[in-house]
Amino acid sequence: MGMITKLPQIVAFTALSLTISAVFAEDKQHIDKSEAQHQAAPSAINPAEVQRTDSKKAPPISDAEFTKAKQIFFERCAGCHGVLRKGATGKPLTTDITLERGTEYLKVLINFGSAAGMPNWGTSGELTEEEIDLMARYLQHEPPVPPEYGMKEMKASWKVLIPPEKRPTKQMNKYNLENMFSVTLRDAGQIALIDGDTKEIINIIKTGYAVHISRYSASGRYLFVVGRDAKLNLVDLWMEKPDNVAEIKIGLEARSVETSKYKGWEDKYAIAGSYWPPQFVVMESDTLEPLKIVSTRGMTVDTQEYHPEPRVAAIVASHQHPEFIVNVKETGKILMVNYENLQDLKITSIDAAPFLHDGGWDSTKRYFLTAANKSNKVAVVDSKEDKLAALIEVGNIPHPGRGANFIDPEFGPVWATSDLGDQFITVIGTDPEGHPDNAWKVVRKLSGQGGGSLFVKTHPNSQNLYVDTALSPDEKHSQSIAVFDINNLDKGFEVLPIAEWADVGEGPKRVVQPEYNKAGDEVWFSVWNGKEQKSAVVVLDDKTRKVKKVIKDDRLITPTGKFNVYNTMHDIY
Ligand code: DHE
Repeated sequence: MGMITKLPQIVAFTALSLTISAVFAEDKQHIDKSEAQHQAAPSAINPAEVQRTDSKKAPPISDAEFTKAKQIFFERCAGCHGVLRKGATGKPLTTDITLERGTEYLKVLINFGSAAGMPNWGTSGELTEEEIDLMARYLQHEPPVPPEYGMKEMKASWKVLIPPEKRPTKQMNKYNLENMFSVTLRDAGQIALIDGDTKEIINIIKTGYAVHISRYSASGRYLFVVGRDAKLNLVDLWMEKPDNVAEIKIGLEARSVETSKYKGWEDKYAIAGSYWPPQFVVMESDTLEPLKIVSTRGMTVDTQEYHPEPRVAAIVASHQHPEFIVNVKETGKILMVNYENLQDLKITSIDAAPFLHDGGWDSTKRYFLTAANKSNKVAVVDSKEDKLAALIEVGNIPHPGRGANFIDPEFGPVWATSDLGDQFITVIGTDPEGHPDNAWKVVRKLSGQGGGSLFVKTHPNSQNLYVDTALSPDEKHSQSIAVFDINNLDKGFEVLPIAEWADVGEGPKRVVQPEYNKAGDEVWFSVWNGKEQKSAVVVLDDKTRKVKKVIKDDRLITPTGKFNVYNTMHDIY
């Protein structure tokens, strides 16, 4: 079944050979494009809510054309360039730039794309000649601004379906809740709750549009699910059949949610961050009542210029203080939001680097390591001292998910991330006490299957390190997983053809996001197919690396993220 691939696995980080860069250079352009397409998922903002703004100097555009262009922009461009076009993964497209470039230049760029990762919208056949001409003119008009979304709108959307006093006072079902998984059914706007012991689907629950992540309350009783449309659902796992008990829409577009975990504050507050408007909101954990909204607009850490749209990326709950740690993408700031007193709110703002995305804890849960993806850096926050511990140069577009912690036989406790933009897995020393010479240094670079990686994963009870390549342009890579033996990293990786094992028929079948069960002896992978095609979740025996179960069900539409209750609530990864 699995075949061992012989590659020069370990490349000392000081000696990344030019040969390797050259071999992968050709692939890089494809990878940059798949990365851009990954970012360019449709915005959840309804273009009809965004009013037209005119620029006299721009080429004429009719109302009907403006409406169409607005739609195309939100569906294809806003993810990378930002709603206000100030730039993020994609270059800024503000009118000072677009008016200077002019229609013809913009048409060529949109048609052919660029080596920097702009997709070739014309030559790929995705946009017609007329649409390209339209977009080139549209971009020279001021960007239309979506509406703000404050307490009034949040309260109007807020529904407590079952109030806390009417909920169970003890667990009413027989499930082993700690080994339950919430599985994102991306294009269905649902999650599947799957029993980790029996692998049976417990319930399919309706959530927001293109649902993104799940997190659990500190006690593990409540599940929080956020959709790209900023709808947040609260599920009570104690019910006979776990289901929604409250919901709220916290903005127009969002990606992150977390709950308070500090001793004495368990299950007290929830927090959700939005892409639009750029802000976060702290809520009561058991009802989702919105309590405090904080804008993230402000100055960037590098040029110290005002950014009108700094989106909220990953949020984690501190174990050292009653604080939430909030990544602000475009300004490159990490906010330590102290929730002890929401009236006189204290926020420590730590300068890191743009564009902050995802990240996770080291094994001691003192240090938060997070990717500043377009700066090719990992920022390390010391959550005990509330300060930046290090800013580490890593590979091209690091994308750790929450990362992977393990004991490196040579370098001691480490945390690893893979990259979207190259084939490397960067291993960073995380033990300033026991291994001070290695702390916050890149101790190894492993060479994986290729670029396009989204997630790495291991577990304290496992000796395996799994690396997906879900966004690789090469199907051989996107449909399989590389697995390293942590005790023998020099040996290279084994390739596990997970999609083939799932046997789901036609389709892209991207293998994405490894996730362990509670015991750490099974690892689950999504085989993410098209909406109309068959998908699956493949469960491996972690020791033997052999299939234990393929979970197939017509209701498993586009499964992506999987969140085991115990591992997620205890930040074990
Ligand atoms: Fe994600 C985490 C944003 C596309 C699957 N994703 C995150 C987080 C952010 C984010 C900010 C961290 C949340 C946290 O920890 O609080 N994701 C974005 C995007 O902006 C982006 C690039 C484009 C978009 O328009 O949404 C994007 N993400 C995707 C996908 O296409 C993925 C692969 C499939 C899907 O379900 O949409 C995807 N993102 C995930 C998953 C996590 C995630 C599975 C959680 C990983 C974990 O282990 O914690």
